[in-house]
Amino acid sequence: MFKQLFDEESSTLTYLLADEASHEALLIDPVDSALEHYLQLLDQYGLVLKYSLETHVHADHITASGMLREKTNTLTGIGSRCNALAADLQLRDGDQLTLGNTPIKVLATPGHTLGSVSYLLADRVFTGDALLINGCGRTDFQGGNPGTLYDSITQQLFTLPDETLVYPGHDYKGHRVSCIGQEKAINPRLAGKSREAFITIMNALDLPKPESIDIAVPANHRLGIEALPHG
Ligand SMILES: N[C@@H](CCC(=O)N[C@@H](CS)C(=O)NCC(=O)O)C(=O)O
Ligand SMILES: [Fe+2]
Repeated sequence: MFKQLFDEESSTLTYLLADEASHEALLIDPVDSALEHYLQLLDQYGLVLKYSLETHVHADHITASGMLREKTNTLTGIGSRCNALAADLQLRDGDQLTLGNTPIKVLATPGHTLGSVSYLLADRVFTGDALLINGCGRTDFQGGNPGTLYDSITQQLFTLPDETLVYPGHDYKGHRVSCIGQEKAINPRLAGKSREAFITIMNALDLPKPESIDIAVPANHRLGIEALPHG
């Protein structure tokens, strides 16, 4: 089972996957405001949430992972270099999880943020904001680095088979799915672009900072759960 969900407010794409035989489910990049919807879907399909995974510490919305753990006992996971110590699984490049009998491979894809990871599952890769459809995540905060992002995209993601489906963490233009071959061929930031050219493009973007960054980043280091009051 596979569902792609879209949060209108932050243009975030969330993914619900489930193995029908074992009833194990996985969420990638859940958004706090959709918590009840996720719980309702899990209930409706009789699923047990095994993992709630983050592709990175988000700057533009608050994750539902912490609240999902409180409600379902799910394991939360995030790239170890995100330094979000609240997560149960501190994931590294090459780590493998399973959903039923299907392996999920963790790919370190830093550059949008230092700790960004992608998840490879069967014929598809969940790229977070490393690789977007026809674009890529910005590289100007949270340890982002354009050269590092270029290396992650060209050496990790673009070495996957061309037919691998690309499911990003955001889309601002109505795109929903792509594949590695398409991004190699027509992504305007990458197709035919050298590392130097990519760095020049990224350094010239001059984007306003996300409206929620000062609230979202510290909250997401705690998986969206308020810090416990002292005493
Ligand atoms: N206007 C949005 C900006 C969101 C934003 O900057 N998104 C990041 C991902 S966290 C990005 O990389 N955007 C790429 C782009 O806008 O092309 C907000 O305030 O939240
Ligand atoms: Fe992001």
